[in-house]
Amino acid sequence: MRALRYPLIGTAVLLLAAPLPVRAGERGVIGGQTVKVADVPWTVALASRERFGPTRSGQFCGGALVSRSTVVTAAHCLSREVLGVEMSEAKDLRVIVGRDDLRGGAGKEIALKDAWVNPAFNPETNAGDVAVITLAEPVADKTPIALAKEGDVAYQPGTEAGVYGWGDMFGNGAYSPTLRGARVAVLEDAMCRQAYPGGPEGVYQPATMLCAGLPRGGRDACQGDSGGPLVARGRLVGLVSWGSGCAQAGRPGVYTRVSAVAALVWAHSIDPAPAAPPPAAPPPAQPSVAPPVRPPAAPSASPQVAPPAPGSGKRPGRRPL
Ligand code: 4AZ
Repeated sequence: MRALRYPLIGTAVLLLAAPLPVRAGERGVIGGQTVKVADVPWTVALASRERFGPTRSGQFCGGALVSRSTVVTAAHCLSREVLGVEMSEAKDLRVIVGRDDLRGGAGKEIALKDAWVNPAFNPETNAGDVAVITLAEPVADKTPIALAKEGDVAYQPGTEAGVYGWGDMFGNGAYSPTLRGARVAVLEDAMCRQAYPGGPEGVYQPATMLCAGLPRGGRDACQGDSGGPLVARGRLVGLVSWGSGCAQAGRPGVYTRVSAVAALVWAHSIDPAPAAPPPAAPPPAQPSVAPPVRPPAAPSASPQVAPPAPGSGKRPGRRPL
């Protein structure tokens, strides 16, 4: 992960429902598809043309708009390791909203009024990988996304989630000029505990991290997607943080667990935390914990269940990611 963070080498991307079957273990294949930013308007790009060059608007990380003036991203995105200089010296840092294609000028580039980088971020374990950006001007017409809270059902393993960004599409440094997304599943903590018990990339800590991907690989965030949103049941559940490579079987993506950092986010936001929504309708009568992968013999219509494994021949209808 550390090597992957060098700005000009790697950025991550996102993956959506694969247009073609993706074979397990195939390196550098990350299943994804184009997504319209209008459909995921809280997805933003972090950019610095000075640091990362002008093609692709200087994009180097992602983020999520959580209120009119507040963007959350990964702490490591604003580190000297990624920027090449201290954040205070990166004078042209911008948040880009409403731009599908980074080669164009649609949407808006907004300067930063302030940025709080979690001082407790640990670059050895990757724990605490969150930062809060205050925009120089509020965004009026974009819909912020709600942060998931502790105990949110969206964290149940098997829940389908979408990850979005402009990062590496194949694990080879081919950053996407256009916004992409991939449908993944929230995975059991045990999968990431096993994959990342303590090594050079980081250490999986379930209290503050979230494991997501497909057990067989094939869809994942990658370099350049860091800081970007992982969304389940309409809530922001994770921020792209780290992993070993991209989309490899048995090496899921690791995300900052948003529910664990939500209080920190609002403590560093100039906007108040939104009022709690009215109580939800009672849950449908179905097992509260869906299996991470749908057993082939028991297809279910539940939107919480991960899509069928590639190549299984069963493909859900296309839904917005
Ligand atoms: C990175 O270096 C990175 N596959 C982001 C996400 C993942 C790996 C690396 C997850 O920014």
